[in-house]
Amino acid sequence: MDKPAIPTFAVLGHPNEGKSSVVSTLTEDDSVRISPFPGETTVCRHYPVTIDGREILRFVDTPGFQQPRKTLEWLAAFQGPPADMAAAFIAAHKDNPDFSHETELFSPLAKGAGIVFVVDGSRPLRRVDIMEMEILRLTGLPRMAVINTKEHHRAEFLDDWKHEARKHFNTVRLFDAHRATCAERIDLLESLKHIDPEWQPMLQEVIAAFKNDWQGRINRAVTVILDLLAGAARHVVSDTCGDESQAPHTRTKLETRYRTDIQKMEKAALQEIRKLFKHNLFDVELPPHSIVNEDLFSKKAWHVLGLGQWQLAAAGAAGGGILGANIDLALAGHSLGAFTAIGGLLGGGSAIFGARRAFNARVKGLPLGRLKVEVGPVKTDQMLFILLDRALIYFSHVSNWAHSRREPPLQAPAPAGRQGITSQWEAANRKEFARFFAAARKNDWPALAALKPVTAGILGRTLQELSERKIPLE
Ligand SMILES: Nc1nc2c(ncn2[C@@H]2O[C@H](COP(=O)(O)OP(=O)(O)O)[C@@H](O)[C@H]2O)c(=O)[nH]1
Ligand SMILES: [Mg+2]
Repeated sequence: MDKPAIPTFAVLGHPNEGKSSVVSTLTEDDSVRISPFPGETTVCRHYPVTIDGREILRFVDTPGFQQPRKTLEWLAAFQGPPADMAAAFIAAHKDNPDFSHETELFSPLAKGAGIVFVVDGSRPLRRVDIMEMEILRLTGLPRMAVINTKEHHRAEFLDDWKHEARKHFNTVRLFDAHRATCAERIDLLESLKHIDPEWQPMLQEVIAAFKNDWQGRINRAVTVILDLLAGAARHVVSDTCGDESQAPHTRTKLETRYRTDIQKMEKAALQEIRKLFKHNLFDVELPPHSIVNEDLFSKKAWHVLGLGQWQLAAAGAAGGGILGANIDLALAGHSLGAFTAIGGLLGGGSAIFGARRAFNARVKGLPLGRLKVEVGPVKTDQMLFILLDRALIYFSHVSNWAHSRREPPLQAPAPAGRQGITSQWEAANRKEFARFFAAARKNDWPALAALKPVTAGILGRTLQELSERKIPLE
């Protein structure tokens, strides 16, 4: 029997134990069908793991056993060379519909695949499980048992499983298919290395490629976030109007456009981060109470995220009275009393917290008496730190979200107090970002280029830490 050119593992087990979930999580493929109804898989399906378009590892999802007792009897009585056992079993049963699942699940084994046996560690061990483990032991193929712990397992069941599985498998691992982090996935792959010495060098390469790929995603996420921040910092919208009386209306329109633009920029950046982590089909939903679900310009987002006044001041934020009425009106020979009146009117009761007072509004005279109204760039760092915090929370969620997990997170009470990460950073880090924001606001490209490595370093370390958290931020 020749081994496949690419390390290949058949994922076997009783229906509904979590085989498809393990495959989905390990291959980061959210198109793998996961179902609460047992027996949906009747034919093998191949799930390649590709990095940079190259297939480096392959899992085969299989149907569960149908006839474990009879299969075990047949295998126990088999007299030929062990390497031929799987092929001989298929040849002997291929026309018998009662064994259609077994002939199907033996086919990757006949072609030299290793075995990953998945059991549901949250239920008690039964006789039929022992039979299935014995079947796999008799094949003599390299094999590992994965005890899918699910979230609510019972310790006494797990002990029974571990004890029994050790008798039949070279390696036994606990793995929570729906909650595994990247580090736990890599751990499982490390274990696969030990079940078959022949694949050890190739799996070593696979693991190195995985780690490298993960680092690449973090680096790309850093760029996406920095680009979002720089883009938002320098953003300006403008329009013209006929005369002074129309200026307040134009300005209000522009402020709405400004906010919509920033919201769109944020959304695009978050979607890009989601794609980096290969969540293609299912929108990773954050818990309902997550601050990222709140409107970017809501009072709540501004209250819960971002920095306190003193932190902003210490970071050297532009504009002294950060949330004060410091609308900067660069007048070009026009009196703009109307502006002040409108500003005062909306300022107090506006639901759009902070926002109105947070960016510059300018009016310039144009030839023929027309006026140019300009809104932006943002005057305070608050909005930018809020964008940064929201991106960090979102990143923490998608980088930790197992691909087999399709249901939204449970409703939980909203955590109290400030949830932002940047407010817990060292002041020196915030200062670097404040410098970066100031450079972006002024379109000072040389300063931006000089600050990028520092801010990218801070952000990269933060993302690394977040991606290693078992429980994501909300
Ligand atoms: N909560 C939880 N449910 C799981 C886990 N693994 C599988 N399930 C659920 O168990 C059922 C069967 O899972 P699936 O992966 O399709 O099992 P398969 O039939 O062995 O391929 C589905 O409803 C899954 O959502 C897990 O780790 N945690
Ligand atoms: Mg399945």
